[in-house]
Amino acid sequence: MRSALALLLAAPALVAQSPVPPGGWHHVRLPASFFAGNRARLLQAIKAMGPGTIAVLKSMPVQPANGDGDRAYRQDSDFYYFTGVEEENSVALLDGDTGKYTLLVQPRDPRMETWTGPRLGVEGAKALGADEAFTFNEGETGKGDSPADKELQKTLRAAKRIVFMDNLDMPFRDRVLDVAYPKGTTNWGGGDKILVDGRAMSAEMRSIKQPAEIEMIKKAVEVSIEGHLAAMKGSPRFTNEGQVAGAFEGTVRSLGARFLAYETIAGAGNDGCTLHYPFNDQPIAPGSLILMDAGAELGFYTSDITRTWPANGTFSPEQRKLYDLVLKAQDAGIAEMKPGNPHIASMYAAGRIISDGLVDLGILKGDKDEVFKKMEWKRFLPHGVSHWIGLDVHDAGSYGQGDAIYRRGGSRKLEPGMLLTMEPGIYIPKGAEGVDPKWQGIGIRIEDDILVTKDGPVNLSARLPRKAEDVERLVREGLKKR
Ligand SMILES: [Mn+2]
Repeated sequence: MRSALALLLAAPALVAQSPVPPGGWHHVRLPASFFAGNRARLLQAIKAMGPGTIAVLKSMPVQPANGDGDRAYRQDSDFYYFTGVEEENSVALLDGDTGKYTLLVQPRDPRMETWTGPRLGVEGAKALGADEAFTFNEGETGKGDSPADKELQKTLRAAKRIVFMDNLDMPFRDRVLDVAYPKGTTNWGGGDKILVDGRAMSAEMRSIKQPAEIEMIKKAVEVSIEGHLAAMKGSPRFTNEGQVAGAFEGTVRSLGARFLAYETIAGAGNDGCTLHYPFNDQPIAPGSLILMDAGAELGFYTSDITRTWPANGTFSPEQRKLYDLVLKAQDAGIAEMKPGNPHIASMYAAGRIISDGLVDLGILKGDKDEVFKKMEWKRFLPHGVSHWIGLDVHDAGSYGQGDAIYRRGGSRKLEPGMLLTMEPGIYIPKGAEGVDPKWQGIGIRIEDDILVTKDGPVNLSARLPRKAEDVERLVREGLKKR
């Protein structure tokens, strides 16, 4: 007879060993060469537009939280991509004629730095690659008479063409527009400057991930997986959705995530049918499923993962049938994520399986081809099933044109280096008209992060169990620890 230890060693590990170091990945950042490379490509593009072209980028405005408090400051993704600068009240200028890179930053200020820590100042900006750097007055970007204001106004006035990465910082936008379009002039009449939307240019660049970015996203995914494992294993002990979200968020923050990629969605039972459920504060009823859509942001790069599991470690027969259907749809969608396929292929592959499956289960009625073509299944899957991920969780990049059935886009051909989610679901809320009550109150989504390679799709979050039996075993591991 084999010893218990031998059996234990022979059992396949349910979850592969974590690559996350015990201390986590605090303050990981991409190297200066990454930002310099991005600037070089942008410079080449603006140079090609003709003489007198400049690019203007602005940091994310500070977001007030309440009375005298601000939200944690997170840099604008485009600004970060081209500068690596993490500070607020910053402006970057690129001159297409000379190639000069200028940073306009906050002033060094011992009093302010006592509150929020050291600032770059002129020296720090130059250390980050700027040829020249100037400082604003405290809290101002472009409306005063500081050295940085003067440089900004001079540069804007001298330009013929301004490539502007507008991030909806309205006061700053006004300052650019005031120069680009003096009173009474427009892009096509009266003015002597052309304003170009830089966002579309950066979106194209950002849609193909560089190797260093892919490595950072892999790290973010691994940290998120640890958070999901903590929430799943903990759930037999949890009585409230808040504990599920808390297990995830506590874990990822302890492993180096300063930010979440988005607000955690942790809904039990019927709450799982609310697609972006924002409350995470309700009791977990016995026998319910828990749907958690949660991702860490690491080194400014995001991840986006959803798992759905039975709170007590056992799917009911109805939960299991719907879960297996979503999983099958996800696998079919992932299989379509290869170079040359249009983005929409994964949605049609997954949608067809969901549609046919809902007919087989009697939840939708009629001819399968008709049900699919008329998009009747969208009643139970009202969201898109794939989006780009990167610096933003819904990352920059076009999805191409729509077609006769799906008007919102999807013709964009996939290329190696693209990173996207695959996230089908089925949501049957309580009170769903014409649906047998046994199916009601069930919300399921399964979401993974997929890298397109020349050899096909690679599921970066595959380490986190997806198959129903594996999910049950994982949650039951938590039962043992009661
Ligand atoms: Mn997503």
